[in-house]
Amino acid sequence: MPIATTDKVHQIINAAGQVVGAVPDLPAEKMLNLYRWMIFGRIFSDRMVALQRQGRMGTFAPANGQEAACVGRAAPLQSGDWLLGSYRESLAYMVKGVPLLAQLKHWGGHIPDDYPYEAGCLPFQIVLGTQILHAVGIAMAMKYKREPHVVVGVCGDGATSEGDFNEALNFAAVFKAPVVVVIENNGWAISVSRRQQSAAQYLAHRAVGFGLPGYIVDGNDVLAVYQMVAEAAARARAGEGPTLIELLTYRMGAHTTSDDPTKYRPEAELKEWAGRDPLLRFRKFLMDRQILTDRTDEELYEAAEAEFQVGLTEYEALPPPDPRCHFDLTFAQPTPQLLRQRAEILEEIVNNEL
Ligand SMILES: Cc1ncc(C[n+]2csc(CCOP(=O)(O)OP(=O)(O)O)c2C)c(N)n1
Ligand SMILES: [Mg+2]
Repeated sequence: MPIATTDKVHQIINAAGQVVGAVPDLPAEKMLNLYRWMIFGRIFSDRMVALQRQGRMGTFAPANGQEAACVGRAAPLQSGDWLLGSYRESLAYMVKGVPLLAQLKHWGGHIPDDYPYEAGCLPFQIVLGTQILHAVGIAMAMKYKREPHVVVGVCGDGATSEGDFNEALNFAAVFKAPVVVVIENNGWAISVSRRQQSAAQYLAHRAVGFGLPGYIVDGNDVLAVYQMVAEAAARARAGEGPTLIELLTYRMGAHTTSDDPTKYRPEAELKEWAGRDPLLRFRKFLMDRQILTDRTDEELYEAAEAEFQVGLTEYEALPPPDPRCHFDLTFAQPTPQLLRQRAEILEEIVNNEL
Protein backbone atom coordinates (compact mmCIF):
# COMPACT_ATOMS: atom_id res chain seq x y z
CA MET A 1 0.00 0.00 0.00
CA PRO A 2 1.64 3.26 -1.09
CA ILE A 3 1.69 6.19 1.30
CA ALA A 4 -0.63 8.46 -0.64
CA THR A 5 0.14 12.15 -0.98
CA THR A 6 -2.48 12.58 -3.61
CA ASP A 7 -4.70 15.64 -4.10
CA LYS A 8 -7.17 13.47 -5.96
CA VAL A 9 -10.65 13.48 -4.52
CA HIS A 10 -12.24 10.05 -4.91
CA GLN A 11 -15.61 10.41 -6.58
CA ILE A 12 -17.99 8.01 -8.35
CA ILE A 13 -21.10 10.17 -8.77
CA ASN A 14 -20.59 13.90 -9.30
CA ALA A 15 -22.83 16.68 -7.99
CA ALA A 16 -24.97 16.48 -11.13
CA GLY A 17 -25.61 12.78 -10.54
CA GLN A 18 -23.36 11.66 -13.42
CA VAL A 19 -21.13 8.61 -13.10
CA VAL A 20 -17.48 9.68 -13.19
CA GLY A 21 -15.79 6.65 -11.61
CA ALA A 22 -16.02 2.86 -11.51
CA VAL A 23 -19.28 1.91 -9.81
CA PRO A 24 -18.77 -0.71 -7.09
CA ASP A 25 -20.46 -4.02 -7.69
CA LEU A 26 -23.32 -3.67 -5.20
CA PRO A 27 -26.75 -5.28 -5.71
CA ALA A 28 -29.58 -2.84 -6.52
CA GLU A 29 -31.26 -3.77 -3.24
CA LYS A 30 -28.19 -2.69 -1.29
CA MET A 31 -27.94 0.63 -3.14
CA LEU A 32 -31.61 1.29 -2.45
CA ASN A 33 -30.99 0.55 1.21
CA LEU A 34 -28.19 3.16 1.33
CA TYR A 35 -30.63 5.67 -0.17
CA ARG A 36 -33.38 4.65 2.26
CA TRP A 37 -31.04 5.36 5.17
CA MET A 38 -30.06 8.74 3.72
CA ILE A 39 -33.73 9.71 3.51
CA PHE A 40 -34.26 8.54 7.07
CA GLY A 41 -31.30 10.65 8.19
CA ARG A 42 -32.68 13.79 6.55
CA ILE A 43 -36.12 13.27 8.10
CA PHE A 44 -34.62 12.39 11.48
CA SER A 45 -32.51 15.56 11.54
CA ASP A 46 -35.36 17.85 10.41
CA ARG A 47 -37.83 16.36 12.88
CA MET A 48 -35.35 16.53 15.77
CA VAL A 49 -34.71 20.24 15.17
CA ALA A 50 -38.47 20.90 14.97
CA LEU A 51 -39.09 18.88 18.16
CA GLN A 52 -36.37 20.80 20.01
CA ARG A 53 -38.00 24.07 18.94
CA GLN A 54 -41.32 22.79 20.31
CA GLY A 55 -39.72 21.94 23.66
CA ARG A 56 -40.17 18.21 23.09
CA MET A 57 -36.47 17.32 22.65
CA GLY A 58 -33.13 18.41 24.11
CA THR A 59 -30.26 20.11 22.30
CA PHE A 60 -29.57 18.38 19.00
CA ALA A 61 -26.70 18.43 16.48
CA PRO A 62 -28.20 18.34 12.96
CA ALA A 63 -26.40 16.51 10.16
CA ASN A 64 -28.27 17.75 7.09
CA GLY A 65 -26.00 17.52 4.06
CA GLN A 66 -23.82 14.87 5.69
CA GLU A 67 -26.10 11.88 5.04
CA ALA A 68 -23.90 10.23 2.40
CA ALA A 69 -20.84 10.48 4.64
CA CYS A 70 -22.71 8.99 7.62
CA VAL A 71 -24.39 6.15 5.74
CA GLY A 72 -21.37 5.39 3.55
CA ARG A 73 -19.00 4.87 6.48
CA ALA A 74 -21.38 2.78 8.62
CA ALA A 75 -22.92 0.52 5.98
CA PRO A 76 -19.76 -1.49 5.12
CA LEU A 77 -19.25 -2.48 8.77
CA GLN A 78 -20.11 -5.95 10.02
CA SER A 79 -21.34 -7.36 13.27
CA GLY A 80 -18.39 -7.42 15.70
CA ASP A 81 -16.94 -4.21 14.21
CA TRP A 82 -17.10 -0.97 16.19
CA LEU A 83 -17.98 2.57 15.18
CA LEU A 84 -17.02 5.43 17.49
CA GLY A 85 -18.06 9.00 16.91
CA SER A 86 -19.19 12.25 18.43
CA TYR A 87 -22.51 14.07 18.74
CA ARG A 88 -23.13 14.29 14.95
CA GLU A 89 -23.04 10.52 14.52
CA SER A 90 -26.74 9.68 15.11
CA LEU A 91 -27.47 8.50 11.57
CA ALA A 92 -24.27 6.45 11.25
CA TYR A 93 -24.99 4.82 14.62
CA MET A 94 -28.53 3.89 13.55
CA VAL A 95 -27.16 2.34 10.34
CA LYS A 96 -24.77 0.32 12.53
CA GLY A 97 -27.71 -0.95 14.58
CA VAL A 98 -28.38 1.52 17.40
CA PRO A 99 -32.19 1.71 17.67
CA LEU A 100 -34.01 4.98 16.99
CA LEU A 101 -35.45 4.91 20.51
CA ALA A 102 -31.95 4.85 22.02
CA GLN A 103 -31.08 7.94 19.97
CA LEU A 104 -34.24 9.75 21.03
CA LYS A 105 -33.51 8.91 24.66
CA HIS A 106 -29.94 10.19 24.29
CA TRP A 107 -30.98 13.55 22.88
CA GLY A 108 -33.88 13.79 25.30
CA GLY A 109 -31.55 13.52 28.30
CA HIS A 110 -32.58 10.09 29.59
CA ILE A 111 -30.21 7.92 31.59
CA PRO A 112 -28.62 5.40 29.20
CA ASP A 113 -29.24 2.49 31.59
CA ASP A 114 -30.20 0.23 28.66
CA TYR A 115 -27.57 1.54 26.20
CA PRO A 116 -27.37 -0.93 23.28
CA TYR A 117 -23.65 -1.78 23.40
CA GLU A 118 -24.36 -4.88 21.27
CA ALA A 119 -24.66 -2.58 18.21
CA GLY A 120 -20.92 -1.87 18.49
CA CYS A 121 -21.05 1.89 19.07
CA LEU A 122 -19.80 3.63 22.20
CA PRO A 123 -21.94 6.49 23.55
CA PHE A 124 -21.14 9.73 21.70
CA GLN A 125 -17.88 11.34 22.76
CA ILE A 126 -18.23 15.04 23.46
CA VAL A 127 -14.59 15.72 24.39
CA LEU A 128 -13.31 16.35 20.87
CA GLY A 129 -11.00 13.76 19.33
CA THR A 130 -10.75 11.44 22.33
CA GLN A 131 -12.89 8.81 20.60
CA ILE A 132 -9.98 8.22 18.21
CA LEU A 133 -7.86 7.09 21.18
CA HIS A 134 -10.69 4.80 22.25
CA ALA A 135 -11.02 3.46 18.71
CA VAL A 136 -7.32 2.63 18.55
CA GLY A 137 -7.52 1.02 22.01
CA ILE A 138 -10.41 -1.23 21.01
CA ALA A 139 -8.63 -2.06 17.76
CA MET A 140 -5.49 -3.07 19.68
CA ALA A 141 -7.61 -5.34 21.91
CA MET A 142 -9.03 -6.99 18.79
CA LYS A 143 -5.54 -7.45 17.43
CA TYR A 144 -4.29 -9.11 20.64
CA LYS A 145 -7.33 -11.38 20.65
CA ARG A 146 -6.87 -12.13 16.96
CA GLU A 147 -10.45 -11.15 16.21
CA PRO A 148 -11.22 -10.47 12.54
CA HIS A 149 -12.85 -7.12 13.29
CA VAL A 150 -12.19 -3.49 12.60
CA VAL A 151 -12.92 -0.18 14.35
CA VAL A 152 -13.97 2.99 12.57
CA GLY A 153 -13.23 6.15 14.57
CA VAL A 154 -14.84 9.36 13.33
CA CYS A 155 -14.11 12.96 14.26
CA GLY A 156 -14.66 16.41 12.78
CA ASP A 157 -12.23 18.74 11.01
CA GLY A 158 -11.93 20.80 14.20
CA ALA A 159 -11.07 17.74 16.29
CA THR A 160 -7.98 17.09 14.14
CA SER A 161 -6.28 19.98 15.99
CA GLU A 162 -6.47 18.07 19.27
CA GLY A 163 -3.37 16.29 20.53
CA ASP A 164 -5.46 13.18 21.17
CA PHE A 165 -6.24 12.80 17.48
CA ASN A 166 -2.57 12.96 16.51
CA GLU A 167 -1.34 10.73 19.34
CA ALA A 168 -3.95 8.12 18.44
CA LEU A 169 -2.88 8.12 14.77
CA ASN A 170 0.79 7.77 15.63
CA PHE A 171 0.15 4.85 17.96
CA ALA A 172 -2.20 3.17 15.46
CA ALA A 173 0.37 3.44 12.66
CA VAL A 174 3.31 2.12 14.71
CA PHE A 175 1.37 -0.85 16.09
CA LYS A 176 -0.73 -1.48 12.97
CA ALA A 177 -4.05 -1.27 14.77
CA PRO A 178 -7.01 -2.52 12.71
CA VAL A 179 -8.63 0.90 12.65
CA VAL A 180 -9.99 3.29 10.04
CA VAL A 181 -9.88 6.93 11.10
CA VAL A 182 -12.42 9.11 9.34
CA ILE A 183 -12.25 12.90 9.36
CA GLU A 184 -15.70 14.28 8.71
CA ASN A 185 -14.65 17.61 7.21
CA ASN A 186 -17.92 19.57 7.18
CA GLY A 187 -16.24 22.94 6.67
CA TRP A 188 -16.76 24.30 10.18
CA ALA A 189 -15.97 23.71 13.84
CA ILE A 190 -18.84 25.75 15.27
CA SER A 191 -17.80 29.25 14.01
CA VAL A 192 -14.18 28.37 13.11
CA SER A 193 -13.85 27.65 9.41
CA ARG A 194 -11.78 24.80 8.03
CA ARG A 195 -9.25 27.32 6.62
CA GLN A 196 -8.70 28.82 10.08
CA GLN A 197 -8.24 25.35 11.54
CA SER A 198 -5.26 24.26 9.46
CA ALA A 199 -3.12 25.68 6.64
CA ALA A 200 -2.84 22.20 5.07
CA GLN A 201 -4.51 21.82 1.69
CA TYR A 202 -6.16 18.60 2.85
CA LEU A 203 -6.39 17.24 6.38
CA ALA A 204 -5.78 13.70 5.07
CA HIS A 205 -2.26 14.78 4.06
CA ARG A 206 -1.34 14.49 7.73
CA ALA A 207 -1.32 10.72 7.15
CA VAL A 208 2.07 10.98 5.43
CA GLY A 209 3.72 12.20 8.61
CA PHE A 210 2.42 9.19 10.50
CA GLY A 211 3.41 6.71 7.79
CA LEU A 212 -0.18 5.91 6.92
CA PRO A 213 -2.18 5.74 3.72
CA GLY A 214 -4.44 8.79 3.53
CA TYR A 215 -7.33 9.36 1.14
CA ILE A 216 -9.62 12.24 0.25
CA VAL A 217 -13.19 11.40 -0.68
CA ASP A 218 -16.20 13.37 -1.88
CA GLY A 219 -18.22 12.93 1.29
CA ASN A 220 -21.48 13.76 -0.49
CA ASP A 221 -21.06 10.76 -2.78
CA VAL A 222 -22.36 7.76 -0.87
CA LEU A 223 -20.85 5.15 -3.20
CA ALA A 224 -17.38 6.74 -3.03
CA VAL A 225 -17.51 6.84 0.78
CA TYR A 226 -18.82 3.28 0.99
CA GLN A 227 -16.13 1.95 -1.33
CA MET A 228 -13.23 3.73 0.38
CA VAL A 229 -14.28 2.68 3.88
CA ALA A 230 -14.99 -0.90 2.76
CA GLU A 231 -11.50 -1.15 1.21
CA ALA A 232 -9.80 0.38 4.25
CA ALA A 233 -11.74 -1.98 6.55
CA ALA A 234 -10.70 -4.97 4.44
CA ARG A 235 -7.04 -3.92 4.68
CA ALA A 236 -7.32 -3.52 8.45
CA ARG A 237 -8.96 -6.96 8.75
CA ALA A 238 -6.14 -8.46 6.68
CA GLY A 239 -3.57 -7.13 9.18
CA GLU A 240 -2.38 -4.29 6.94
CA GLY A 241 -3.04 -1.61 9.56
CA PRO A 242 -4.84 1.71 9.69
CA THR A 243 -6.00 4.20 7.07
CA LEU A 244 -6.88 7.88 7.36
CA ILE A 245 -9.82 9.03 5.25
CA GLU A 246 -11.00 12.63 4.88
CA LEU A 247 -14.61 13.04 3.78
CA LEU A 248 -15.32 16.41 2.17
CA THR A 249 -18.84 17.42 3.06
CA TYR A 250 -20.71 20.39 4.50
CA ARG A 251 -22.80 21.12 7.54
CA MET A 252 -25.95 22.60 6.01
CA GLY A 253 -27.58 23.33 9.36
CA ALA A 254 -26.49 24.89 12.62
CA HIS A 255 -23.74 23.42 14.79
CA THR A 256 -26.46 22.50 17.27
CA THR A 257 -29.90 23.83 18.07
CA SER A 258 -28.10 26.35 20.36
CA ASP A 259 -26.17 27.88 17.46
CA ASP A 260 -27.02 30.58 14.89
CA PRO A 261 -24.77 30.11 11.84
CA THR A 262 -26.09 33.26 10.13
CA LYS A 263 -23.75 35.13 12.51
CA TYR A 264 -20.61 33.72 10.87
CA ARG A 265 -21.31 31.68 7.74
CA PRO A 266 -21.26 33.28 4.27
CA GLU A 267 -24.60 32.78 2.51
CA ALA A 268 -22.85 32.09 -0.83
CA GLU A 269 -21.02 29.10 0.66
CA LEU A 270 -24.28 27.55 1.80
CA LYS A 271 -25.79 28.07 -1.67
CA GLU A 272 -22.80 26.46 -3.33
CA TRP A 273 -23.09 23.34 -1.17
CA ALA A 274 -26.86 23.15 -1.59
CA GLY A 275 -26.05 22.31 -5.21
CA ARG A 276 -24.08 19.28 -4.04
CA ASP A 277 -26.91 17.67 -2.05
CA PRO A 278 -26.02 14.01 -1.43
CA LEU A 279 -29.63 12.80 -1.67
CA LEU A 280 -30.39 14.49 -4.99
CA ARG A 281 -27.36 13.11 -6.76
CA PHE A 282 -27.89 9.56 -5.56
CA ARG A 283 -31.59 9.81 -6.43
CA LYS A 284 -30.66 10.74 -10.02
CA PHE A 285 -28.14 7.90 -10.21
CA LEU A 286 -30.71 5.36 -8.98
CA MET A 287 -33.36 6.69 -11.39
CA ASP A 288 -30.98 6.57 -14.35
CA ARG A 289 -30.37 2.89 -13.53
CA GLN A 290 -34.09 2.19 -13.12
CA ILE A 291 -33.52 1.18 -9.50
CA LEU A 292 -35.85 3.95 -8.33
CA THR A 293 -39.02 5.60 -9.68
CA ASP A 294 -40.82 8.77 -8.59
CA ARG A 295 -43.45 6.60 -6.95
CA THR A 296 -40.99 4.42 -4.97
CA ASP A 297 -39.09 7.56 -4.00
CA GLU A 298 -42.27 9.02 -2.53
CA GLU A 299 -42.99 5.75 -0.75
CA LEU A 300 -39.52 5.74 0.81
CA TYR A 301 -40.10 9.23 2.23
CA GLU A 302 -43.52 8.21 3.57
CA ALA A 303 -42.11 5.05 5.14
CA ALA A 304 -39.26 6.99 6.79
CA GLU A 305 -41.72 9.55 8.22
CA ALA A 306 -43.89 6.73 9.56
CA GLU A 307 -40.88 4.93 11.07
CA PHE A 308 -39.76 8.09 12.85
CA GLN A 309 -43.29 8.67 14.14
CA VAL A 310 -43.48 5.14 15.62
CA GLY A 311 -40.22 5.73 17.52
CA LEU A 312 -41.33 9.17 18.67
CA THR A 313 -44.66 7.88 19.97
CA GLU A 314 -42.83 5.21 21.94
CA TYR A 315 -40.36 7.81 23.24
CA GLU A 316 -43.02 10.29 24.28
CA ALA A 317 -44.84 7.59 26.25
CA LEU A 318 -41.79 7.26 28.55
CA PRO A 319 -41.77 9.14 31.84
CA PRO A 320 -39.66 12.31 31.39
CA PRO A 321 -36.04 12.11 32.62
CA ASP A 322 -35.40 13.27 36.15
CA PRO A 323 -33.10 16.34 35.84
CA ARG A 324 -31.39 15.40 39.10
CA CYS A 325 -29.77 12.40 37.38
CA HIS A 326 -27.40 14.61 35.38
CA PHE A 327 -25.93 15.95 38.59
CA ASP A 328 -26.11 12.79 40.68
CA LEU A 329 -24.35 10.62 38.10
CA THR A 330 -21.46 12.97 37.32
CA PHE A 331 -19.19 12.29 40.31
CA ALA A 332 -19.36 9.86 43.27
CA GLN A 333 -18.72 12.94 45.45
CA PRO A 334 -20.41 15.95 43.85
CA THR A 335 -18.44 19.20 43.80
CA PRO A 336 -19.83 22.29 45.59
CA GLN A 337 -20.40 23.93 42.18
CA LEU A 338 -22.42 20.95 41.00
CA LEU A 339 -24.53 20.97 44.16
CA ARG A 340 -25.20 24.68 43.66
CA GLN A 341 -26.24 24.13 40.05
CA ARG A 342 -28.42 21.19 41.08
CA ALA A 343 -30.27 23.33 43.64
CA GLU A 344 -30.64 26.13 41.08
CA ILE A 345 -32.23 23.95 38.42
CA LEU A 346 -34.56 22.27 40.87
CA GLU A 347 -35.74 25.67 42.08
CA GLU A 348 -36.32 26.74 38.47
CA ILE A 349 -38.36 23.63 37.78
CA VAL A 350 -40.49 24.10 40.90
CA ASN A 351 -41.08 27.76 39.98
CA ASN A 352 -42.05 26.84 36.42
CA GLU A 353 -44.50 24.26 37.62
CA LEU A 354 -46.29 26.68 39.97
C1 LIG B 1 -11.68 19.13 23.88
C2 LIG B 1 -12.85 19.99 23.50
N1 LIG B 1 -12.65 21.29 23.23
C3 LIG B 1 -13.69 22.08 22.89
C4 LIG B 1 -14.97 21.56 22.83
C5 LIG B 1 -16.15 22.46 22.46
N2 LIG B 1 -16.63 22.12 21.13
C6 LIG B 1 -17.71 21.33 20.96
S1 LIG B 1 -18.03 21.02 19.36
C7 LIG B 1 -16.73 21.97 18.83
C8 LIG B 1 -16.42 22.10 17.36
C9 LIG B 1 -16.03 20.80 16.75
O1 LIG B 1 -15.90 20.88 15.36
P1 LIG B 1 -15.57 19.63 14.46
O2 LIG B 1 -14.55 18.77 15.11
O3 LIG B 1 -15.29 20.13 13.10
O4 LIG B 1 -16.95 18.79 14.47
P2 LIG B 1 -18.38 19.21 13.92
O5 LIG B 1 -19.11 19.85 15.06
O6 LIG B 1 -18.19 20.14 12.78
O7 LIG B 1 -19.05 17.94 13.52
C10 LIG B 1 -16.06 22.52 19.92
C11 LIG B 1 -14.90 23.41 19.83
C12 LIG B 1 -15.14 20.19 23.15
N3 LIG B 1 -16.33 19.59 23.10
N4 LIG B 1 -14.06 19.42 23.47
MG1 LIG C 1 -16.57 20.31 11.51
